[in-house]
Amino acid sequence: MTGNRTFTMIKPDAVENGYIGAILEKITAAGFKIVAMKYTQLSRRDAGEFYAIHKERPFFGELVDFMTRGPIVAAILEKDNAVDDFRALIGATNPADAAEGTIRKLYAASIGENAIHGSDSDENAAIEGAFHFSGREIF
Ligand code: RTP
Ligand code: MG
Repeated sequence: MTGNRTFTMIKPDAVENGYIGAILEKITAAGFKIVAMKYTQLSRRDAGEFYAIHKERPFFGELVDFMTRGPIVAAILEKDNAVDDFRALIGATNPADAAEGTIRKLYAASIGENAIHGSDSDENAAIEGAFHFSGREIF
């Protein structure tokens, strides 16, 4: 059992492809309540800090290029068991391996450009939510 909040970003590829509405529909239909949301664009510094855990990986430069190339939708979501249930809803990192019906299976093209982010622990959900939202922006 995990906590009741997670953090997500609809990534630039999914925004470019016009999938914001369809993805939000999947998220709310799965029982997640949106408690904070904004349309924004990450700076290179933001993206580097957000994905600092991957900074030694060979794909880090591409990841920063990708995540900063256009706007994203950032949101905090609430539901029982939020982190695990949301990771199940979005599917595997590589859409080729993602289960049928998952957001990445439906809306992502590749492991690098995979439509959506979901926090991987309660601790990171809290850190990532606080990175993007002030207390006044969370309802
Ligand atoms: P995320 O953090 O975005 O929710 O994705 P994740 O947990 O499923 O995957 P993670 O291992 O944390 O990787 C973060 C993001 O880096 C990009 N990536 N590219 N080219 C590659 O081999 C590769 N591997 C990862 C993806 O955008 C991935 O979501
Ligand atoms: Mg991750």
